[in-house]
Amino acid sequence: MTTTEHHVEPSVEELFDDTIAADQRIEPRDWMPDAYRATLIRQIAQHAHSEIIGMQPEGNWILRAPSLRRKAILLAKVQDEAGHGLYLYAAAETLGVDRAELTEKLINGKQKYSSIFNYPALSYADIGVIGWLVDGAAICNQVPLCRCSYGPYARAMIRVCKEESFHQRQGYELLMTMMRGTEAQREMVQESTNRWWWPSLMMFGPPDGDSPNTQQSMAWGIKRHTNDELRQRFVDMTVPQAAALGVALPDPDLRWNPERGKHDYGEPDWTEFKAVITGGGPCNAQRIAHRRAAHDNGGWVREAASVYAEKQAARASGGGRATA
Ligand code: BYC
Repeated sequence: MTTTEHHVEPSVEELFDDTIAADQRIEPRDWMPDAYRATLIRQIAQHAHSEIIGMQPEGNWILRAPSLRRKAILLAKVQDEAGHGLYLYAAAETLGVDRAELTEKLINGKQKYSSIFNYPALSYADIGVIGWLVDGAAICNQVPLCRCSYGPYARAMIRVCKEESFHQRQGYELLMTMMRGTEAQREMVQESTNRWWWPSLMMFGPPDGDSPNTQQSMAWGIKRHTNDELRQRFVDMTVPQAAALGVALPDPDLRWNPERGKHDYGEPDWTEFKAVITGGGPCNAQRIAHRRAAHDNGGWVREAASVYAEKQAARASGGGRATA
């Protein structure tokens, strides 16, 4: 008597679940649940848009940088942000969306970008504080994304994080220089820190109890920590940096809690956060109007590039020889 072994192939759903459980990467051609794909498109697009919109507050200061050295540094940083936007749009495209479609959604207000870029950069100290606090918060949030379950996003984040670390250091170095300067410069740094501290804490998103996406995103290995965990990590990391700079953080409730082994801190104004992410922040309208104008002004470049690409394709297939 012979026995026949039945080998049952795992379903695509099982393969996906096993890959996530084994902490391995999902790649573009792998099957994935529609909701996983949609969550990634939402987050990566929002991240890409943030990098592109994030060029505006700092770009505003390139022509007013106080020296050639500071101008070269700022120019390089803003260019890096354009590059981050491009890696991220490319990562989103591996999920089957088109970059042009994502840009349309941004300028029509259908996709979000980080709340932080709806605040104005009012002084050159802001350039240092954005590097220190905003890039510092970005690093805290993004280092765990290098282990995101979706391969193209995780790989893009490795390079982005290396550059963000450099950005954070340049901001801190600028602030160190200002703090060694005149009394007026020290006051500028303090005033700027006062304005950016709370919005930086809001970058991590709503409190865990009010974050609809965190649980599922963590189960899928897209997010590795909750919003509050990362916010706490940022506070703990930043307090000694503020002390070394000689700057006060504007939170009367901020103190070391020996029992928790972490700092306690005050509650950000979540009403303000909600207003800012729904279009009511100080600079929302200006940021989108500027992005829309840049998009319109660049129309001829896109048109020329696509005509060129069509000609190249026609040439490659032999059809273009007669017309070239
Ligand atoms: N701003 O369920 P939640 C940078 C939205 S760029 C605006 O917790 P999730 C840099 C959220 O989208 C910094 N919206 O969501 C660039 C959701 O609304 P929708 C950008 C926010 O996705 C240049 C709703 O609130 N970094 O670093 O699980 C120069 C509920 O939230 C914000 C990234 O994008 C916010 N702050 O978690 C310098 C990193 N927070 O979409 C620096 C990647 C929440 O359902 N993104 N919302 O309509 C993430 O890690 C996550 O998406 C978040 C939010 C932690 C931001």
